[in-house]
Amino acid sequence: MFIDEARIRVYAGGGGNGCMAFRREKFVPRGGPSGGDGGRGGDIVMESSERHNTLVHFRFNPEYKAQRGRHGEGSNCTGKEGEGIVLKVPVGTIVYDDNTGEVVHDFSSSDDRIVIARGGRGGRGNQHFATPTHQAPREHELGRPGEERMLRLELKLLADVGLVGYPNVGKSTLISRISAARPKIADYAFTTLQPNLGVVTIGELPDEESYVVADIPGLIEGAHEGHGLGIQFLRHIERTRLLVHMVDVSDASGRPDPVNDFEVIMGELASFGAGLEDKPMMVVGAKSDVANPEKLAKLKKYCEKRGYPFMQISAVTGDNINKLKYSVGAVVRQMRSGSYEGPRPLPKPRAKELPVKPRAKKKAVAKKAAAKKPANQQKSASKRVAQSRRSQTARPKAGRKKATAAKPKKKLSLKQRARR
Ligand SMILES: Nc1nc2c(ncn2[C@@H]2O[C@H](COP(=O)(O)OP(=O)(O)OP(=O)(O)O)[C@@H](O)[C@H]2O)c(=O)[nH]1
Ligand SMILES: [Mg+2]
Repeated sequence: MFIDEARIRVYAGGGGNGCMAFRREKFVPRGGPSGGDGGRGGDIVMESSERHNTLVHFRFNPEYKAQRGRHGEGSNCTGKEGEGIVLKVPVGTIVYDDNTGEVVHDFSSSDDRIVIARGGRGGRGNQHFATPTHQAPREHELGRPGEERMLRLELKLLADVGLVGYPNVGKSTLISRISAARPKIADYAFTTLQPNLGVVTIGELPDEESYVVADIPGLIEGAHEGHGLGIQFLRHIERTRLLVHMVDVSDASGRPDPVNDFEVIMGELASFGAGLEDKPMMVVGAKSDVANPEKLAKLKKYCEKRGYPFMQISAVTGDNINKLKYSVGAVVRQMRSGSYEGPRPLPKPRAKELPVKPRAKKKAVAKKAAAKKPANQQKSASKRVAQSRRSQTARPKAGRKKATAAKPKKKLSLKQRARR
């Protein structure tokens, strides 16, 4: 079972109480205070481990209590410290404080160790309260309680490449072709219910390289509103370096337009809000063995226009699978070394940047202003328009120069020019 979220309550051990005792011994009159201190309570420690890959063990044991410190004893004996607990979490776990929502720690590498809840300090025994004027103190302290926290653990898979797309496009088939992962593959939507990881190896020893690919459940239109399996699985590809967007170019999908499929998925990625739509992306036209040539050509053209690298593959016949494996590997290598300069998606043109006819706009504004002004001021408004027109002819813009350049030039007198 793949469990990627768990809530746990941790109680660090309380400190032991300080002791109140007096030394009583033959031939030692007024032995003085001899109460020992209480022991410290045990801490709760969290440690990341490569050997764990789910949070399932937390789901079924949601409470952890460390041992409390023993109380201090007579003859100045300090109590024993409480034993702590070490909780092992998989690499990629993020720990949140469930009450405040703030991140307590992000376990992004293995053998990372932090104290998640501190044990309480032991109380001081009465030996500490003796002074020259107060030689038989009966004061002693109680142990401090240990920290108690409610935590939420979230596991984000650490993969280099994420596979996204509609259900049934062949994501699981592809990961099973390029890695040793064996996810369930079937001819119906939502076969994959939990993310799968696959390690892809390229090259030969000693130059062998590998990267991790994550196959997540398919997305559909409205996934951000909870349609299908929702978009919560997208957090597993939040940290990937590259997305491979698979689009079915065969007629098996039952959807007419592959470009629309692509845009729907991009919309869902954008609605997740982690900038997934701006990640470097490779588009794959899947099921090329049974492709509809029109769909394939349309998607290819769209990708070329928008600057996405495109490749058509067939996971069944193996067409282009090796090429895809190596080109993804090359991008991952460049990204790991920080030298990636490949194509990134082009931003969409914004409405503001669309060309506007400046002159037509000016004219309309002037007309509007003239219509609004009272009759006695209208004359001056129209005068102003005429003036502006004159000044435009006197200082022609670069664009207009071109248009007039074609016409034969006539020499005009100053008077004529002013009238125009
Ligand atoms: N003809 C052909 N069929 C393919 C190809 N790749 C996958 N299929 C078939 O498409 C169907 C769906 O494949 P899956 O790998 O389960 O698809 P998926 O994207 O993982 O689907 P979900 O897990 O539901 O999101 C299976 O019946 C595969 O045999 C391909 O390249 N060519
Ligand atoms: Mg699948």
